This record gives sequence, C-alpha cells and structure tokens, in this order.
Amino acid sequence: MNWDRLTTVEEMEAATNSLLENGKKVGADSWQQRVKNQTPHCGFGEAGTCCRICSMGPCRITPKSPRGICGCDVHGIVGRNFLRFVAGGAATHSDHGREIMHTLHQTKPDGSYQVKDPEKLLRIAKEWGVETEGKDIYDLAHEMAEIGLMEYGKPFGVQRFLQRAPEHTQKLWHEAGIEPRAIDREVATALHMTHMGNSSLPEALIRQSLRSGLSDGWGGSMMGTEFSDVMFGTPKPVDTTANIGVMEKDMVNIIVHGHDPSLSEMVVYYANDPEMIALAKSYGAKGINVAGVCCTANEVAMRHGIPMAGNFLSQENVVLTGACEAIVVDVQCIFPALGPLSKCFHTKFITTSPIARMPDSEFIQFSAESAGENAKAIVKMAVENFQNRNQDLVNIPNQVSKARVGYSVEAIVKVLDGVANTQVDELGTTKPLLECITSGVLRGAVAMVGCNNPKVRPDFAHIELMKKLLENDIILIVSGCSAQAAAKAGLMDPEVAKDYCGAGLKRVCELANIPPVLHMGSCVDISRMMILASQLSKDSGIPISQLPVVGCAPEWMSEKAVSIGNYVVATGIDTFLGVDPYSKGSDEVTALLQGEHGIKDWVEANYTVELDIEKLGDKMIERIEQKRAALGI
Ligand code: BF8
Ligand code: SF4
Repeated sequence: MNWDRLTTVEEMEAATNSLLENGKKVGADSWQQRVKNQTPHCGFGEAGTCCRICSMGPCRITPKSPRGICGCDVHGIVGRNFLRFVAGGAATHSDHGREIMHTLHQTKPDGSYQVKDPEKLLRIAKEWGVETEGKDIYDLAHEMAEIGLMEYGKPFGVQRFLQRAPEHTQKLWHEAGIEPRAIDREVATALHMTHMGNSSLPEALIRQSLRSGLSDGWGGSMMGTEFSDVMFGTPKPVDTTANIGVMEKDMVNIIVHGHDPSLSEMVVYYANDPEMIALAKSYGAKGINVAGVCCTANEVAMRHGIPMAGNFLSQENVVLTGACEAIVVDVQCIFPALGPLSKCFHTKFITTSPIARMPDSEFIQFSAESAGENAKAIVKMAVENFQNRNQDLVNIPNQVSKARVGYSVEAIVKVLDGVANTQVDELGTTKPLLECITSGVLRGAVAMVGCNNPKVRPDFAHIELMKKLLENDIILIVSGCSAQAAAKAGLMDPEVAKDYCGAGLKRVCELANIPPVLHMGSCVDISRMMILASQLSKDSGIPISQLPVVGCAPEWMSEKAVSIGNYVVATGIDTFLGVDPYSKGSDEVTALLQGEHGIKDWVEANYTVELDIEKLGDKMIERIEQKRAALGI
C-alpha cells in the first residue's frame, strides 16, 4: 500500500500484468490481446473519409476517387461523420439525464428515492420561474420533473439552463445560431442533416455539432447532474480510497459499473442492509464490499465515499482478481467482453438496463418503481455467489491510494471561501479562487476529463500531464476516468499530492485543506465545470474565453467525449485533445475546428490536437500564459 507516495504507472502496469497471468490460467481473453488483433486500424476510418450512410456506398475517398457516388466530397463526408459522432454522444448523455428526470418523478417521502437536497430543488425552481410558495416539496419535485422532461421535446424556445451562462456567452450563441432548442430535436436535426442528400457544407455541419453538444452540456447532462444532486445529495468533500486493492479478499465484492446513480445508490443501500450482511456472514464472508468502476464509481464515491476500483480500461481487471462476486452494470462504457470473461470465473455479470443488453449476462431489469426489490435481488445474488469463489484464483494486487473527492461547485466555493472569509450570497462566490489566479499564486486551471484509450498508454497521459501542470501552479478540476486515473495514482491525497505542486498551489492546498486535483464527478458532471466557468466569468467580469482556463481530454475514446468537447469549446474554453477526432481527412473541417478563423470566430475558442503528450502539456501552459498576458495579470 502506498500511503506516502504516488503509485506509478509502471507499478499499475505490473499489477495488470499479474492479473493477466491470472486470466491465462482460465483461458481469459483481454483488451490488450484484442488491440493486437485489431492493429493496424482502417486508415479511412481514422481519417473520417469513409461514408456508409447510404447503400450506394460505402464510399471511400482517395486521390483517385475524390467524391462519393452521390458526389459528396471529403469535407462533407468528414463533417457528417463528425456530426454523427457528436449526436451519438449527446443522445447518450441526455438520455441518462432523462432517466434521472423520470426517477425524480418517482420520488416519495417513504419510497426508494427521496428529495435529499430540497434547497437545490427550490433554487432551480426559482431559476425556472416555477412558483414554490406553500408547495409540498414532493409535489414540486414532480412538477419540476415534468418541466425538465419537456426540455427534451418542447416545440418552441431554447434550453432553460442557457440563462445560467454569462450574457456575453449567450450573445455569442445567439449570433452563431447555435442555442440548443429541445434536446431531442438537436439530435434528430443532426441525424436529419447527415442523411443522404442533405448537408455536405462543413460549416453547417460543424455549427450543428456545437449546437448538439450544447444540448447535452447545457441540457441533458446539466439536468442529469443537478437533479441527481437533488435526489442523492450535492457532493461534499469525503475521503475514500482508489485502485484495484480496494477489493477485499475476505468479503463479498460487488462492483458497480456504468453511469446512472439510480442503480448504484440502491445497491449501496442494500449492501448495508443488516439482513444482507448476516447472509454474507452465513456464507463465511466478513461482510459486503461495494466498489465502483467508471462514472458510477465517481457518483457513489462523491456521495458516499465508496472506493473506486478503477477506470475504463481497468474494468476487466476487477474480474481478473478472481474475487468479484458480481459486476453490476447499467449503461455506457461497459465492455461486452465482461460476459465471456465472467464465465472464466465465478463472477455474475448482471445487466440491468434495456439500453445495455449483452450476451452471457444475467438480466435483472431495474426500474425506479421497483428499485428496492431489484437492488435487493442483485445484492442477494452476489452474496450467494461467494460460496462459488475459487480461492486459488484470488489475486488482489496490493495497490490502494487515499483520495479526497466530492468537489461540486458548491463545495469548491465553500472550501475556498472558508480560506478567504469573504461574505457570500446564497450561491457563494468564486472571488477567492479568482484572487488566487489574478495574483499569480495560481497560474490558471485545467479541466482534465475523459476516458482511457489503448491508442495512448493508459492513465499515463492523464497522470503525467497532471504532474506537469501541478508543478506549474495550475490547479486541476477533473471528472470521469481522468479523475480515477488521478485517484489511483494518489494525486487526490492532499498529503501526497502537495509535494508535486509549485509553491503557490501548495500554499492554497494547505490553507484550504484540499488536494490540488479536485474530483468534480462523472462525465455528465462536466456540466458542473460549465457552471463554475460561468460563475468565474460573472464574478470577474471577464469573458470565459479570456480566463486562464483550458480543457483537456488526453485519452478520450467515446462519442460522449466528442459531444463534451463541443459544448466545452462552445462555452468558450479552448480544448486540447490527445487523440484525433477522425477529422484529419479534411483540411476544411480541421481548419474549422482547430484554425484561427473557424469556430473560434463564433465562440472564441477552438481545439488543439497534439498526440505528443509532452507537447500537449507545453501547449496548454503556453495558452494559459497567453491568456494571462492578454489580461495583464
Ligand atoms: O462517461 S470518461 S470511458 S466512463 S465516456 Fe466512459 Fe470515457 Fe470513462 Fe463515464 Ni466518460
Ligand atoms: Fe457514398 Fe454519398 Fe451514399 Fe455516402 S451518401 S455512401 S458518399 S453515395
């Protein structure tokens, strides 16, 4: 156990190798092997130059065949592929948000789901102009759920949450014609525009990409985050642990994996049920241990201090320990590989959502109406499976780091305010953070997000970039699998991580008693970052695009990540990618996304793609310093 220093990527890789050896004993497949089988990848796919949206194709663009059969050129094809990527991500995040609104509609004082943060509900109701006076809080919750659900399909108007953005940003969106209307409409419009025989003009396709992305970040994701807080509590700093060693040799291990906290919250609840614990003991276990993988891990870590076993590319590792009684999943980022892999061990692979059905799994359909019953059945199945564990196959690498997590915007404002002791209004102020930045004690902030991708050495880019930025007095705000990379390494342990900071950042961390890498939650919680950036802009009077703040997704892989990139950039935050977004086949699309006169003219920010991680870090620092110089700070 590394309580007093960082865990290195080399050490994590050694642990993974020992797990792969475990897998070999039982004939398990692995993503590491499948990457080899799939390499090299298709060059047309990687350049974005293959079109298969009608059955006259597929059409692949080469110097000899510069147009598809319909006559579409490479710019139209790359642009359409890019927009479809965004639409997939926006639909996915937003549908998660929609599920949360349906769960909100099911809240009852004595039911499975309750209103745990009534103040937040009242605050949002006021924002939305909903009368709250004298209303029962559950009646209000149901009314808000219905209004929120209308945001998905309303025939007129734009997203309600846009009014949270600074006026300057709202004006840019209006002038660029990218204010998102109903959430579903932006996804449908994207699919309509990219159907055979519609848009092939890159500018129009990229404009809709930003608009669809905004419907996610300022629509579906923001609702997912805000109303999860209303039901499950707004995260506050809490101590937990991370990395594969959080699994317990003598306990029933239940891994929750996926994204929607409605499921994991209930599994956590029933894992603490005395009846279930007694049952576990009757099978010879010392108790029940719940740990998380992927964004579900972030959700339950932030609210309950549940340990985080790993991120995206660690999902097979938890099964390979031979000590996983059940891996319980809901939606998104779940490897279908978990089905056959779980069959090599005693592990139950339990799928719960009609959205994510997979072969070789046990399906227990989870719904808000029968949540308690479903969760209890899942926990019971895991507990009863303990007796089937083969102790000879158990290999839990002894790797655990401490992590302080739970930095919602509300929590960040509160901890920093405690240091500066300023007077705050109801929502608090980001002025102490701004003062740290303008005085130069902190040079700026980086929002580091996103996945792992075998195209980049897993976790290495996240961790090395973070260390480089910390050294340069740049504070990190992180989410998703990036957050777990940091937690696994120990960068969220205030005691360990402060030694990697420059003098200014170290002082701030000590005064506020925070780690220099702040865990802001899951990927839908990148909406929290938009709220923080907006608040910084309003409190300083400086447009978001001029603040010394950038975004970074060094190892991204999913459609959701592209949707996120689009709303982050559209909000005015320059975004740095370590994996190419399949746009390099078109110089026109590349210029729109990365040039000085593309999206930058509309939203004052753009993308930088740099596959060399060292250079990616240098470029971020350079951009932050340029912004500081422009502000004269
Ligand atoms: O939404 S960071 S691998 S787990 S897509 Fe998935 Fe990427 Fe992880 Fe969460 Ni986000
Ligand atoms: Fe080919 Fe055009 Fe059909 Fe695409 S839409 S597959 S480019 S014919």
